Amino acid sequence: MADVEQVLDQAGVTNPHVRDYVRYWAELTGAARVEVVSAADDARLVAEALDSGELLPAGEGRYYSRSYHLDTARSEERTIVASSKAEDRGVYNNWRHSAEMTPLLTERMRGASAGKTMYVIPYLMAPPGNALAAWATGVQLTDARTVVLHMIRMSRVGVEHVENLEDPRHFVRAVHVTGDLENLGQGTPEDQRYFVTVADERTILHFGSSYGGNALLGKIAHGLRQAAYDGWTSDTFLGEQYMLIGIHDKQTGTDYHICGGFPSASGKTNLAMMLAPDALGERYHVSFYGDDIAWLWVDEASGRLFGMNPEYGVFGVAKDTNEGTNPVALQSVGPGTGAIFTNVAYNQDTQEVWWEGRTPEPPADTAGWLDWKGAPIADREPGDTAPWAHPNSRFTTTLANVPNIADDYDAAPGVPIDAIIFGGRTRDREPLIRAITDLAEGVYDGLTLGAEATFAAEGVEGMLRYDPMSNRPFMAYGEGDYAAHYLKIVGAATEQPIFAHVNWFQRGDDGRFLWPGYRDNLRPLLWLLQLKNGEVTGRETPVGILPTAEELNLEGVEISPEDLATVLSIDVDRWRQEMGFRETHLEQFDNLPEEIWEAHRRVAKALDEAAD
Ligand code: GTP
Ligand code: SPV
Ligand code: MN
Repeated sequence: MADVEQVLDQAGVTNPHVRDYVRYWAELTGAARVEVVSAADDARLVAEALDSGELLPAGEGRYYSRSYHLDTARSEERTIVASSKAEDRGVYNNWRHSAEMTPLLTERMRGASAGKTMYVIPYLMAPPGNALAAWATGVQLTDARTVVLHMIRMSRVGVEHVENLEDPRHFVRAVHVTGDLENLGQGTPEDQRYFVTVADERTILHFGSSYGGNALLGKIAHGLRQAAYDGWTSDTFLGEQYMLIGIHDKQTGTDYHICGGFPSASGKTNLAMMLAPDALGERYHVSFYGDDIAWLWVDEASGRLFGMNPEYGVFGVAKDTNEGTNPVALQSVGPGTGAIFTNVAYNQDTQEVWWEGRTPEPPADTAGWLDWKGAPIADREPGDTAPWAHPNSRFTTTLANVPNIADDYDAAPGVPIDAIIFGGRTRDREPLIRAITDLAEGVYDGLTLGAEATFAAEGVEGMLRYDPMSNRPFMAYGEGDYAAHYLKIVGAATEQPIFAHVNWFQRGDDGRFLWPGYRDNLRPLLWLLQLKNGEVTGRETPVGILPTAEELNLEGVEISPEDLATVLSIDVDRWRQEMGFRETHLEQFDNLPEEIWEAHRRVAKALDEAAD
């Protein structure tokens, strides 16, 4: 066993609580060595990973990795929020008692890092100096070097983040042990994996994966589940799966900020990286703050709702990313960015990478190409249409590489929030945008958000499921309590944000998308801000205010009048059917505030009246 004390001394870790924590888990997991890392270690760790074959070169200053073939997405059914209070049980948080889970995880982890290095990653999930920084401090332990490389890109990493804390005990303890991936029975009744957040102890115990949200514990486990729980119990903030963007109007000199939640793999990264369409680029500039997580609180000085992105990087879906859909993403993983691609296709001769939708057709010359599992494409049977890249393959890059990153993305204050949007991936019913000016109706809308299942979570594609606030996989406590907390935090702001529901995914009978999407998504958002400013009035419907075709700036958009009419209209019958589903969905939740039920009944009544 390594001399832990000496390693911690050398790294300058003086916080006695961090030292105790590291010592305890180093002994328990049986790690052969302990190493404390900071962002400055990146180049050395990359070189080591290239030497060991964990990373392969993917062009200048870019890397490629493959995860184990049964370890390619978050596993929601193996993910648990534990605590010592049965009242914390919700419908979606898979609550279990910590007295059951902590010993179980401890036994899984005992001796499981034997022979490996245990990396100690002190991190901060906030811009330094932010009002919520005390909730953002953590120390991840991991026995996987590629996880360290991802954490350095996705969070602020360095010993300074856990030294001189106001309360030296106040940091999240986030333990990641990979386990023997080839013998964990992933997806079988004998599944050995467990991904547990012991929320009231601020301790995260993840065993049995080295991929994404299962293994990078700052991101989803701390940034969403733990943050949501902390925000509730401290009565101070919300931790949400939201993107966050700035829109600058060069004509009036005004800056707006919009955040919003779409379920996993439903377009947050693409929206956050959106460039203004050519026809609007002279007037508007869109800047990137974050693409997956926002923490929201009421700013003491101004009384306004503020938001910030706790992350330091982007872990984005590769599929369909190309020069047309998301040129910003391609630039942010360009040469010299240090980007890491995982589970895309890789050419071992040329070191190129490819994924479905990168180009319309896969490379014609298959020489050197390996699919995401490492099998040569050239050896495939004719007619084998299996994708070259895994549908949940991703790229990892730091925020500073995003060309339209906001100037103040790393600044302590955060930004005032003008609008909160929710977006499902729904092929019918939901119009392009409907604005909601009432807080309770906004929260009600978020709670009834639905999406077709995607590959980011293991599920069946095409099936619609409700995903409250796009937080279903990240719910940390009861949904009724969550709704009440949301109403309280946002309701306390002096200026209320406007809400909206957006949908870029409505399809025609032939399956094609009716709305061009991507960059053109700025247009409905501009309309929303105009509505908030009183510059347009829209058209009242039972489910919110819709833009008229004239109000929407459509300069340069290719859309037929018929398709436009469809995405700007409400199918009342279809909506009335939906209201029944919603009622069943909401009835599951204990303690749902009466304001939410009132909002539901108001919308249902308006729909009934519209049908008469
Ligand atoms: P997570 O990282 O899993 O939380 O996902 P995300 O919400 O950031 O999703 P992302 O932006 O990566 O988009 C997922 C998929 O939706 C990609 O394949 C995109 O190409 C596609 N997509 C995004 N925006 C649009 C759009 O406006 N229209 C259409 N048709 N597809 C879109
Ligand atoms: C998501 O699934 O919503 C993600 C990817 O953002 S992961 O970090 O794997 O959760
Ligand atoms: Mn996400």
